[in-house]
Amino acid sequence: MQDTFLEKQFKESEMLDAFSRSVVAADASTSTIDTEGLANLRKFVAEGNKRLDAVNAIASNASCMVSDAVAGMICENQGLIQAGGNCYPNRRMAACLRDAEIILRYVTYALLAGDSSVLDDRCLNGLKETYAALGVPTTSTVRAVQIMKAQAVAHINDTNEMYKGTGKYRQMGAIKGDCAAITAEAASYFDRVIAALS
Ligand SMILES: CCC1=C(C)/C(=C/C2=NC(=C\c3[nH]c(/C=C4\NC(=O)[C@H](C)[C@H]4CC)c(C)c3CCC(=O)O)/C(CCC(=O)O)=C2C)NC1=O
Repeated sequence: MQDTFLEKQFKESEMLDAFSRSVVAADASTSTIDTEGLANLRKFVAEGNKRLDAVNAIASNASCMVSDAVAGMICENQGLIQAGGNCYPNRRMAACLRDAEIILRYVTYALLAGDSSVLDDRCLNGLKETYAALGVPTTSTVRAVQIMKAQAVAHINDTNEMYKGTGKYRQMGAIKGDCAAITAEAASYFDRVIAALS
Protein backbone atom coordinates (compact mmCIF):
# COMPACT_ATOMS: atom_id res chain seq x y z
CA MET A 1 0.00 0.00 0.00
CA GLN A 2 1.19 3.49 -0.87
CA ASP A 3 2.19 5.67 2.08
CA THR A 4 0.33 8.92 2.53
CA PHE A 5 2.39 12.07 2.20
CA LEU A 6 2.54 12.47 5.98
CA GLU A 7 3.61 8.88 6.55
CA LYS A 8 6.27 9.28 3.92
CA GLN A 9 7.51 12.45 5.58
CA PHE A 10 7.66 10.81 8.99
CA LYS A 11 9.59 7.88 7.60
CA GLU A 12 12.05 9.90 5.57
CA SER A 13 12.66 12.58 8.12
CA GLU A 14 15.02 11.71 10.91
CA MET A 15 14.01 14.87 12.69
CA LEU A 16 11.33 14.14 15.24
CA ASP A 17 9.81 15.58 18.37
CA ALA A 18 8.00 13.87 21.23
CA PHE A 19 4.75 13.87 19.22
CA SER A 20 6.02 12.58 15.89
CA ARG A 21 8.23 10.06 17.74
CA SER A 22 5.09 8.53 19.29
CA VAL A 23 3.44 8.32 15.88
CA VAL A 24 6.46 6.62 14.35
CA ALA A 25 6.65 4.16 17.26
CA ALA A 26 2.97 3.31 16.91
CA ASP A 27 3.30 3.03 13.13
CA ALA A 28 6.24 0.66 13.48
CA SER A 29 4.00 -1.75 15.38
CA THR A 30 1.01 -0.90 13.12
CA SER A 31 -1.00 0.14 16.15
CA THR A 32 -2.64 3.36 17.25
CA ILE A 33 -0.83 5.39 19.89
CA ASP A 34 -1.06 3.21 22.97
CA THR A 35 -1.92 4.16 26.55
CA GLU A 36 1.71 4.51 27.52
CA GLY A 37 2.41 6.69 24.50
CA LEU A 38 -0.56 8.89 25.32
CA ALA A 39 0.44 9.13 28.98
CA ASN A 40 3.89 10.25 27.91
CA LEU A 41 2.50 12.91 25.61
CA ARG A 42 0.08 14.10 28.28
CA LYS A 43 3.03 14.51 30.63
CA PHE A 44 4.98 16.32 27.90
CA VAL A 45 2.14 18.84 27.58
CA ALA A 46 1.43 19.13 31.32
CA GLU A 47 5.09 19.79 32.04
CA GLY A 48 5.41 22.12 29.08
CA ASN A 49 6.01 25.29 31.07
CA LYS A 50 8.83 23.63 32.96
CA ARG A 51 10.38 22.66 29.64
CA LEU A 52 10.03 26.20 28.28
CA ASP A 53 11.60 27.66 31.43
CA ALA A 54 14.48 25.22 31.11
CA VAL A 55 15.01 26.11 27.45
CA ASN A 56 14.88 29.79 28.35
CA ALA A 57 17.37 29.28 31.19
CA ILE A 58 19.90 28.00 28.67
CA ALA A 59 19.04 30.17 25.66
CA SER A 60 19.04 33.46 27.52
CA ASN A 61 22.43 32.74 29.06
CA ALA A 62 23.96 31.14 26.00
CA SER A 63 26.62 33.67 25.03
CA CYS A 64 27.88 33.93 28.61
CA MET A 65 27.88 30.13 28.94
CA VAL A 66 29.80 29.64 25.69
CA SER A 67 32.50 32.21 26.43
CA ASP A 68 32.91 30.97 30.00
CA ALA A 69 33.13 27.32 28.93
CA VAL A 70 35.69 27.98 26.21
CA ALA A 71 37.70 30.28 28.52
CA GLY A 72 37.69 27.56 31.18
CA MET A 73 38.76 24.93 28.66
CA ILE A 74 41.68 27.15 27.56
CA CYS A 75 42.60 28.09 31.11
CA GLU A 76 43.08 24.41 31.88
CA ASN A 77 45.03 23.79 28.68
CA GLN A 78 46.85 26.90 27.53
CA GLY A 79 48.62 25.10 24.71
CA LEU A 80 45.37 25.56 22.79
CA ILE A 81 46.08 29.27 22.24
CA GLN A 82 49.78 28.90 21.52
CA ALA A 83 51.23 28.35 18.03
CA GLY A 84 50.21 24.83 17.00
CA GLY A 85 47.19 24.83 19.32
CA ASN A 86 43.78 24.40 17.74
CA CYS A 87 42.44 27.72 19.10
CA TYR A 88 45.36 29.56 17.47
CA PRO A 89 45.27 31.97 15.64
CA ASN A 90 42.12 34.11 15.97
CA ARG A 91 40.38 32.40 13.08
CA ARG A 92 40.44 29.09 14.93
CA MET A 93 39.51 30.72 18.24
CA ALA A 94 36.45 32.17 16.52
CA ALA A 95 35.59 28.79 14.96
CA CYS A 96 35.82 27.16 18.37
CA LEU A 97 33.53 29.70 20.04
CA ARG A 98 31.11 29.30 17.13
CA ASP A 99 31.14 25.49 17.46
CA ALA A 100 30.42 25.69 21.21
CA GLU A 101 27.52 28.01 20.43
CA ILE A 102 26.21 25.67 17.70
CA ILE A 103 26.35 22.68 20.06
CA LEU A 104 24.56 24.56 22.84
CA ARG A 105 21.90 25.77 20.39
CA TYR A 106 21.17 22.23 19.17
CA VAL A 107 20.95 21.02 22.77
CA THR A 108 18.25 23.63 23.37
CA TYR A 109 16.41 22.51 20.22
CA ALA A 110 16.45 18.91 21.48
CA LEU A 111 15.26 20.00 24.91
CA LEU A 112 12.42 21.99 23.38
CA ALA A 113 11.35 19.10 21.14
CA GLY A 114 11.83 16.51 23.90
CA ASP A 115 13.77 14.45 21.38
CA SER A 116 17.43 14.21 20.44
CA SER A 117 17.05 13.58 16.71
CA VAL A 118 17.55 17.20 15.66
CA LEU A 119 20.78 17.29 17.68
CA ASP A 120 21.90 13.92 16.31
CA ASP A 121 21.15 14.60 12.66
CA ARG A 122 21.97 18.26 12.21
CA CYS A 123 24.87 18.69 14.60
CA LEU A 124 26.52 15.47 15.77
CA ASN A 125 26.27 13.40 12.60
CA GLY A 126 29.83 13.32 11.22
CA LEU A 127 31.22 15.80 13.75
CA LYS A 128 33.78 13.41 15.21
CA GLU A 129 35.10 12.68 11.71
CA THR A 130 35.17 16.40 10.83
CA TYR A 131 37.14 17.12 13.99
CA ALA A 132 39.55 14.29 13.29
CA ALA A 133 40.16 15.64 9.79
CA LEU A 134 40.80 19.17 11.09
CA GLY A 135 42.84 18.19 14.13
CA VAL A 136 40.28 19.65 16.54
CA PRO A 137 41.02 17.96 19.88
CA THR A 138 37.87 16.17 21.02
CA THR A 139 39.04 15.86 24.63
CA SER A 140 39.10 19.67 24.85
CA THR A 141 35.74 19.99 23.10
CA VAL A 142 34.33 17.45 25.55
CA ARG A 143 35.69 19.54 28.43
CA ALA A 144 33.91 22.66 27.11
CA VAL A 145 30.69 20.64 26.73
CA GLN A 146 31.03 19.33 30.29
CA ILE A 147 31.31 22.90 31.56
CA MET A 148 28.23 23.92 29.55
CA LYS A 149 26.37 20.95 31.02
CA ALA A 150 27.19 22.08 34.56
CA GLN A 151 26.17 25.65 33.72
CA ALA A 152 22.88 24.50 32.17
CA VAL A 153 22.00 22.39 35.21
CA ALA A 154 22.78 25.36 37.48
CA HIS A 155 20.73 27.81 35.40
CA ILE A 156 17.74 25.46 35.12
CA ASN A 157 17.76 25.01 38.91
CA ASP A 158 18.92 28.54 39.81
CA THR A 159 21.75 27.10 41.91
CA ASN A 160 24.43 29.35 40.42
CA GLU A 161 26.16 31.59 42.92
CA MET A 162 27.72 35.02 42.80
CA TYR A 163 31.43 34.86 42.03
CA LYS A 164 33.34 36.45 44.91
CA GLY A 165 33.95 40.14 44.44
CA THR A 166 31.95 40.47 41.23
CA GLY A 167 28.38 41.25 40.39
CA LYS A 168 28.37 38.63 37.66
CA TYR A 169 25.39 36.65 38.66
CA ARG A 170 22.05 35.91 37.08
CA GLN A 171 19.19 33.88 38.37
CA MET A 172 16.13 33.04 36.32
CA GLY A 173 13.70 33.32 39.22
CA ALA A 174 11.20 30.71 38.03
CA ILE A 175 8.96 29.24 40.71
CA LYS A 176 10.83 26.39 42.38
CA GLY A 177 9.32 23.00 41.71
CA ASP A 178 10.49 19.50 40.93
CA CYS A 179 12.99 19.98 38.13
CA ALA A 180 14.68 16.59 38.46
CA ALA A 181 13.28 15.09 35.26
CA ILE A 182 13.82 18.09 32.98
CA THR A 183 17.32 18.60 34.44
CA ALA A 184 18.21 14.96 33.82
CA GLU A 185 16.85 15.23 30.29
CA ALA A 186 18.88 18.37 29.58
CA ALA A 187 21.99 16.70 31.01
CA SER A 188 21.38 13.69 28.79
CA TYR A 189 21.63 15.81 25.63
CA PHE A 190 25.04 17.11 26.72
CA ASP A 191 26.05 13.51 27.45
CA ARG A 192 24.94 12.63 23.94
CA VAL A 193 27.32 15.24 22.53
CA ILE A 194 30.13 13.88 24.69
CA ALA A 195 29.41 10.29 23.63
CA ALA A 196 29.33 11.27 19.95
CA LEU A 197 32.78 12.83 20.21
CA SER A 198 34.37 10.18 22.42
C1 LIG B 1 25.39 22.76 11.97
C2 LIG B 1 26.38 22.10 12.74
C3 LIG B 1 27.82 22.41 12.47
C4 LIG B 1 28.88 22.03 13.26
C5 LIG B 1 28.79 21.28 14.53
C6 LIG B 1 30.07 22.51 12.62
C7 LIG B 1 31.36 22.27 13.07
C8 LIG B 1 32.58 22.57 12.40
N1 LIG B 1 33.66 23.02 13.08
C9 LIG B 1 34.68 23.27 12.20
C10 LIG B 1 35.95 23.81 12.47
C11 LIG B 1 36.56 24.11 13.74
N2 LIG B 1 36.13 23.81 14.96
C12 LIG B 1 37.02 24.25 15.92
C13 LIG B 1 36.77 24.03 17.34
C14 LIG B 1 37.62 23.90 18.40
N3 LIG B 1 38.97 23.96 18.40
C15 LIG B 1 39.47 23.76 19.65
O1 LIG B 1 40.68 23.70 19.94
C16 LIG B 1 38.41 23.55 20.64
C17 LIG B 1 38.63 22.28 21.39
C18 LIG B 1 37.15 23.57 19.80
C19 LIG B 1 36.07 24.53 20.35
C20 LIG B 1 35.44 24.03 21.61
C21 LIG B 1 38.06 24.88 15.23
C22 LIG B 1 39.29 25.59 15.83
C23 LIG B 1 37.80 24.79 13.85
C24 LIG B 1 38.63 25.31 12.71
C25 LIG B 1 39.75 24.31 12.43
C26 LIG B 1 40.58 24.72 11.26
O2 LIG B 1 40.05 25.29 10.29
O3 LIG B 1 41.79 24.44 11.29
C27 LIG B 1 34.20 22.91 10.89
C28 LIG B 1 35.00 23.01 9.61
C29 LIG B 1 34.54 24.17 8.76
C30 LIG B 1 34.67 25.48 9.45
O4 LIG B 1 35.79 25.85 9.91
O5 LIG B 1 33.65 26.16 9.57
C31 LIG B 1 32.91 22.47 11.02
C32 LIG B 1 32.04 21.92 9.92
N4 LIG B 1 29.72 23.19 11.50
C33 LIG B 1 28.38 23.15 11.36
O6 LIG B 1 27.73 23.69 10.44
